[in-house]
Amino acid sequence: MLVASYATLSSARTFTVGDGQGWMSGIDYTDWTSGKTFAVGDKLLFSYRSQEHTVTEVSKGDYYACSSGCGALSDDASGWTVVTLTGPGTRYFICNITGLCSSGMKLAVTVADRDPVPSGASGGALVVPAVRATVLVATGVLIKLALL
Ligand SMILES: [Cu+2]
Repeated sequence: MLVASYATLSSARTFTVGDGQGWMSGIDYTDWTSGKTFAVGDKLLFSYRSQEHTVTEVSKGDYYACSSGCGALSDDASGWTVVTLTGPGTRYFICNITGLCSSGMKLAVTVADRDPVPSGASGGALVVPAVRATVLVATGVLIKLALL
């Protein structure tokens, strides 16, 4: 059973941003990301009222400035935006409706590099926390299954 759970979790996952509340103002998305491990191939699903918010991917500088002044990398207001995390690194999303980003509607997601790292102390240090996080998630799933 543990092996089966681990195999499932090893494949790409879809994270619903904000969980049941979705993408809206009044949520601390930094808090939402804490404790989560994002890997290459995972997806972010932004669910919101169409045209009332946007999912606008911006540069790091624009993220902190709450603007799309340097140009949006992508922009969507359809109400259902799926973003695939195609590589390691940090990606930055804001709501581009005036005032909403500065009131907290912004999300930065750091994607871990799941590929094997060349041997060395720093490589090992990177891999171990990822494995530990996976085990913690697997434990949570098993507890949920036990409660059902
Ligand atoms: Cu918004």
